[in-house]
Amino acid sequence: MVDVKQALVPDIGHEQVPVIEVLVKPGDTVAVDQGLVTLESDKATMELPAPFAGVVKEVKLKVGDEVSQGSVIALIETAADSGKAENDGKTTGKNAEASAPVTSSPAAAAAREVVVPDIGSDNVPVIELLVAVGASVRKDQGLVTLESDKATMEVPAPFDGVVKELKVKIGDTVSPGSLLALVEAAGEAAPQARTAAAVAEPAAVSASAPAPAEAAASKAVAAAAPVQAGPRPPFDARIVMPGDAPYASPAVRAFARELGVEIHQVKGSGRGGRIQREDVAAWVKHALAAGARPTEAGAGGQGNGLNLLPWPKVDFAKFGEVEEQPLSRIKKISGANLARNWAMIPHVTQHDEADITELEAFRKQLGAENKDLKVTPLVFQIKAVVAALKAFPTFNASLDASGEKLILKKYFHIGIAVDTPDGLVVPVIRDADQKGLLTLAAELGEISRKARDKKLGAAEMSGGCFSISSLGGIGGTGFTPIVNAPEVAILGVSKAQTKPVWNGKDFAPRLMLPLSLSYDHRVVDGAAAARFTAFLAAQLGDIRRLLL
Ligand code: CAO
Repeated sequence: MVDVKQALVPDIGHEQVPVIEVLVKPGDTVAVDQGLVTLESDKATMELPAPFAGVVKEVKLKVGDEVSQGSVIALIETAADSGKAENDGKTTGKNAEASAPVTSSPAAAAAREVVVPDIGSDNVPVIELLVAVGASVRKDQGLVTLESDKATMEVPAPFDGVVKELKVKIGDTVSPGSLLALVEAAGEAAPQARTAAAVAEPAAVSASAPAPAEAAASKAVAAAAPVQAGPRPPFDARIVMPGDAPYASPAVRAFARELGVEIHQVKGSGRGGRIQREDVAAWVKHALAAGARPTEAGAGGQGNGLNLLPWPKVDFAKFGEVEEQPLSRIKKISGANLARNWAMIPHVTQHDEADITELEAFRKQLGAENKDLKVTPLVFQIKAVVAALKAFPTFNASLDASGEKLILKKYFHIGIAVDTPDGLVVPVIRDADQKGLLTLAAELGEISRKARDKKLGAAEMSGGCFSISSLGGIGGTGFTPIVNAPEVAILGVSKAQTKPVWNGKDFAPRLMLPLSLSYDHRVVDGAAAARFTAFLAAQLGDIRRLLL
């Protein structure tokens, strides 16, 4: 007998955590504990495992969705009694609490033992000590950081107190129940019970996860419980990391991966030597200036083979008055990306023009009927690009890290270059193929606003398949946009102008839109680019085609 059950998001300790990866698709057979989706908060990356074995009937989440406890991940068809069987023998955080042995500590009269809660894995390495002996800690302050292959997590202090003894060092591996530290509870005089750190987090750790996902909850809750939402308190001591275990948050590691930077190469400037986003960006900047070779991952497997001269050092003040202006953070980061993409992708730009005379008449009519919306030519361009990506799937692709495979995408997420006072950002409109012109117009307005107000989250700028950079509101007759790696092409749009166009009998005034398609010539041939651009022009020239 089969049964379709919902796999739900367990208590992950946060609200609205973005999905950064969907690991299964309908039809996949999954084993218990196999990852279904990956979430990434600003504190941790975590996989949510399947609570029961079965066949995925429907995946309810997509990349970019934000989830909280109870969100449905997927529908899984399973043997009717398998969920019960899988749950047997699994401990929830609550169970872990109940089963944690209670002993008094001979080592310190008024100190309590703090042990690793149920983190869902054994032998997890300690990668950072966040406190030193003698440090005063507050409840929920991180004591150590653990990093499994599934998540990086901090184990918090279960109560206020003073660290009497640290029982682990960097590089030790720990399992649920391992003794981490002796902490003398604030204002406590008598010896107390052994305490699992998880116990201090009843809301996050107790079996409050929805019943159908209980088995998943037991694993993911445990992993998520130690992740703290609040700001990390100041360090009481500087902890120096050994060279082979640099500490960087999952978000920074993801950023480094995106740029093809081997995290071990980066020197951290944060407290305790932790690597920050700025350190990664600075490493790339330095590497590019020095002609160093980023790792294979970012090079599409080709290696850059660059041997550039160092950046010229000039004392400009020798030649006249100067003023120094620091680059914004966005400019530094986008600059490093642009420099790499420009240097490493063999770019070619294909130019064309679309006759948008009829489109413009329709756009104006649509604008008049929807006065609360700004319907610009860009929404039509998004629709036309989606149609072109469907017709030419190679453009909706990325080279994999080895540079030997093309990953063809079946989704249509379109990045839009937005000019902000601090520099260029590229938010992504997801599933543009499933949205109408008015929805796209509303979403475009929203992301432009968020970009300019600096309110865009990382998830809103990831997962793009193809980018559009429109300078049409400003001017110009054409330009050569830089491909936004690992995408393989980008459409630049300049200002539409009324021009005399020969129609076979006469020159007629037509509104012509300049299109500039830059592409990665390793993936796209010139003929394909010319066809793609001509197809785009045809779509824009006859908007009835956008309905097809
Ligand atoms: N031709 C003629 N007019 C155009 C046009 C085009 N191709 N594209 C837009 N326009 C018009 C719009 O209709 C609008 O007219 P009204 O003010 O009369 O309504 C005006 O130009 C301004 O449009 P907009 O720029 O506000 O809106 P948009 O949807 O075209 O673009 C956005 C939105 C966010 C993409 C844009 O504001 C922006 O930031 N562009 C810059 C992107 C950039 O910097 N790219 C360079 C990357 S490489 O460094």
